[in-house]
Amino acid sequence: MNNELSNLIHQARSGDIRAASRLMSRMVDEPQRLVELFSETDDCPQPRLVLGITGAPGSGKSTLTDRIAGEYRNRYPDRKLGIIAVDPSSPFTGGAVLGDRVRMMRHSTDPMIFIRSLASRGHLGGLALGARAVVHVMGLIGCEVILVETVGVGQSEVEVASRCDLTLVVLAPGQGDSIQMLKAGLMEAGNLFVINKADRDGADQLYQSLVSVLQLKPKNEIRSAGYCTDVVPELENVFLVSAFEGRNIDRLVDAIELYTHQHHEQWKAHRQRQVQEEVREALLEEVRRRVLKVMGVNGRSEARIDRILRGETGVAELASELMKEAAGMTEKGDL
Ligand SMILES: Nc1nc2c(ncn2[C@@H]2O[C@H](COP(=O)(O)OP(=O)(O)OP(=O)(O)O)[C@@H](O)[C@H]2O)c(=O)[nH]1
Ligand SMILES: [Mg+2]
Repeated sequence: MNNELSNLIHQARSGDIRAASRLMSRMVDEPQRLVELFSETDDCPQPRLVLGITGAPGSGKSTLTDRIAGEYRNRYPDRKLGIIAVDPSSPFTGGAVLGDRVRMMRHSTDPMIFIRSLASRGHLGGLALGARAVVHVMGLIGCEVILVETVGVGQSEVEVASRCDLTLVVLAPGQGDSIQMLKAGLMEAGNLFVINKADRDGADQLYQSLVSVLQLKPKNEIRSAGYCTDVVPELENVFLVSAFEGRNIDRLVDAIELYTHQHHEQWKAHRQRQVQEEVREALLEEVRRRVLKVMGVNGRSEARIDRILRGETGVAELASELMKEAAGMTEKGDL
């Protein structure tokens, strides 16, 4: 374990927010080091709920995230809350920004809200792992509910959301063919579905068509990750809200809370399995980064590729060569 990282972890655990912010940056740059975080912090309290919020671009995810955060802050004034935004395009209303994107802050700072954004474009890889690391660091500083907003297009973004304990899929009228988006894979990522912009024309219709699409699907197919296959009879899973007006947000949060209460034990087991999966991913990420490094800038070494094209070597042979070189790299320092 690298000392600097270890120090940052200890400082973050003791509530040093600047250290937490630096730790997050390190983790986003080198997400494979999440494993070091696991090994130093296995006795730390974990967040009670990590809620994914995903859906069509412009459907109101940020506005809704902000409303949900506000509702939680009203209900539990003495509890900390984290917000992670993957590629945010609109600001949140308050909270300490853990990083340099001050744009996310609109009003006064709420000392109990912590916000971090992650860029998905131009990311070297390991976005989902980086997001998990940020969740983990937010847990270290005592956030008990963490909201994770990602846009519902792009495999890695959807993956970030579907790895949360519970995932909300947000749709809105006038956002292209939302039902088509659902069919293209978003449905499987969602546990709860929100039709936002209830104040707009077309919201009721979209709500009705979503209910009928969901009724056609066996219920267990719309649960993510296969870990909550049972249906909660008293829990409806489609909500019509207006994030803009704050309409129905309390009912939505009631449902989120009920769901959390009912699935707490399942989620604990799921998180354990997830840790194993993440260690595996961290290993692959380390290998990938080393190989890319020996291949030159972002793996685009034309000289080597030309050798294959000229028939001087084969893919398998060159891969062996690269792996040998990569294996010789010293830890971290070379990366
Ligand atoms: N009428 C209406 N407008 C809304 C509502 N919620 C959000 N909006 C508006 O919709 C636009 C997009 O809202 P955002 O919250 O930024 O949406 P988003 O899904 O986070 O957008 P991206 O992150 O860019 O995908 C903004 O102009 C919001 O003011 C709502 O309930 N009703
Ligand atoms: Mg947004």
